[in-house]
Amino acid sequence: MDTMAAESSSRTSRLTRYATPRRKDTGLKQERAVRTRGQVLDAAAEAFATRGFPAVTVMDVAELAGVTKGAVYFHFANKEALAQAVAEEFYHLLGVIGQEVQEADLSPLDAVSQLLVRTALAFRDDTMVQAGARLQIERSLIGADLPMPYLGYTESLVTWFQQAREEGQLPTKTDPDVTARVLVSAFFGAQHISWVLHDRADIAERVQEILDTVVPRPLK
Ligand code: LUB
Repeated sequence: MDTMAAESSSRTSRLTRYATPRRKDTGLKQERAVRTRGQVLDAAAEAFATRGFPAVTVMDVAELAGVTKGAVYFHFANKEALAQAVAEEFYHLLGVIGQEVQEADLSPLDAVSQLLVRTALAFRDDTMVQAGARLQIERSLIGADLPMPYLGYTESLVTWFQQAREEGQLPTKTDPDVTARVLVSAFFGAQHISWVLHDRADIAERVQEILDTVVPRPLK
């Protein structure tokens, strides 16, 4: 048995192989394709995050991923498609953070606080998130439709502020829409300034002071 066949029989399930009689190694090939796509996506994120969309070429992404240009084009039609996929993954990751905060069963105002702090840490630590945010800043330079930014995030905050008000944890004069908009604007500005001035090292503190300033808390 050659190495390919040995690899194939050990890693490809019987079910997959019998289900696809004409392509004995389809399962393995798919597994490898998924892995390659992930490597290319991570490389694209790294390139876009550090150099920005206009400066990056498909060849740069291929080199960074350690694959051929052909392998990149097998998964993505062009640089625009890479940017779209990175942006989609960015919103997927923001969604995961939102979901985890939702499931933590916090009071609405603590949920807002957790969402902002965790998003800030993702900006600091996660290249995919940094890339997604940078691509959104550069959206007018990208010849493809990226998801509309800020609206979904703002809407989640509105929902939590409404709930906080209904539960008597916010003054009735506090407008949930206004508070959400002010918070998103301040947060977005702070993460950008923290990036430019301090390579995001102070982002957690900057976001905490925004929360303390913008979100009214009952006196304890
Ligand atoms: C989030 C960014 C950056 C929301 O579109 C979006 O939802 C977001 C786009 O650059 O962070 C927080 C401002």
